[in-house]
Amino acid sequence: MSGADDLVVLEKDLIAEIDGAGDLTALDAVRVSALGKKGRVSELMSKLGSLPPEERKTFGQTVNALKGKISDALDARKAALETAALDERLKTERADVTLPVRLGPVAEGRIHPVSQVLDEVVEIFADMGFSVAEGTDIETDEMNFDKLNIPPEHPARQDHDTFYFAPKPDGSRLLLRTHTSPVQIRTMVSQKPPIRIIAPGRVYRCDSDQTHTPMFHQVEGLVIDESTHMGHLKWVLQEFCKAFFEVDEVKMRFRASHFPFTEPSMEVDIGAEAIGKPGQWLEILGCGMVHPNVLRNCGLDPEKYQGFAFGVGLDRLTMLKYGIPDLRAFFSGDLTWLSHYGFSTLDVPTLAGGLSS
Ligand code: 2NM
Repeated sequence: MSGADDLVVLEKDLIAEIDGAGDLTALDAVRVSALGKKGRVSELMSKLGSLPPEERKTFGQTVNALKGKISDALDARKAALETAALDERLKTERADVTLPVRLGPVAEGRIHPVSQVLDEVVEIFADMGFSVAEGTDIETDEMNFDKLNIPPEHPARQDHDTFYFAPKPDGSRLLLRTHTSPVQIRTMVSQKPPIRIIAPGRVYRCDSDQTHTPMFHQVEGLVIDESTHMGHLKWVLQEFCKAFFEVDEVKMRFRASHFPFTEPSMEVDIGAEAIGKPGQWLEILGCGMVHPNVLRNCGLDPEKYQGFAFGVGLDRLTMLKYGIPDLRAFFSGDLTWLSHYGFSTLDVPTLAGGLSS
């Protein structure tokens, strides 16, 4: 048989093998046996040297053409086998895209009630044009006390109430902030009025009994402008209480009080009708007009600027709104408790959506 006849037979054989390959593994075996390093087509090329010089060129071209044909046939068969395999899967596998999403861990996790209430409060004040300011839990004596017009002999400064760190060689001491007011101070020092911020976060006091935990949560607010007055303060707090307790009317009582950082200072009670207990008063926040000394300490001219501030304890607010009897359960990490009082991750509070509904 001539070299050319060999090639015709080999081509027929290989095409038959390719067409006969029933799956991708079998097809790959054919590819290796034909085009692999020691494959039948590659082997033909090694014959080249033994041919008379005048036949080499034609033979070489013919083998290359065969290589091309076999390669094309392999590709075509591979595509056909893959399509057939996919068709087979599509016949048996079905996805019903109308089924509800499987939530998995998203459905099991719970948002802590205090986190939920914090988000509610932020939503209410954001709607009134406040921005959220944040600071660090570790603060200096200066930011936590001095700038707030709290004198050195004030009881709140005693080791008894404040978690102090060991003094530095220069005598200064860091502490765990006892309120979020240092955030307001830093804002007044660094920003020009008008200022409208709330500062939510953790605060720490050396205090622990039935109704006090050494770490708790606060939201404080601050508004400073050239003509801000107590009418604005009253309106903001009234709107806040109505929105937070999700009622159309709320009774409020402003009682004269005293804080070093405000003058005048007030404590605010709301009528317990808001939580379905008529006839009682509940103390829920403290507030006042920012003391001129505080403004001065922050580089603001009290002849030009004035404003109000307030502070709310979130933990108590959470207990009142969601009827949670025991404060200490908040920090116990009890999953049974959390699955009862916690919120779904999908219950993101929005005013448009009716806050808690
Ligand atoms: C309260 C009550 C009254 C208050 C004051 C300030 C600042 F920094 F502007 F002086 N921040 N927060 C304040 C005033 C806090 O909490 C019961």
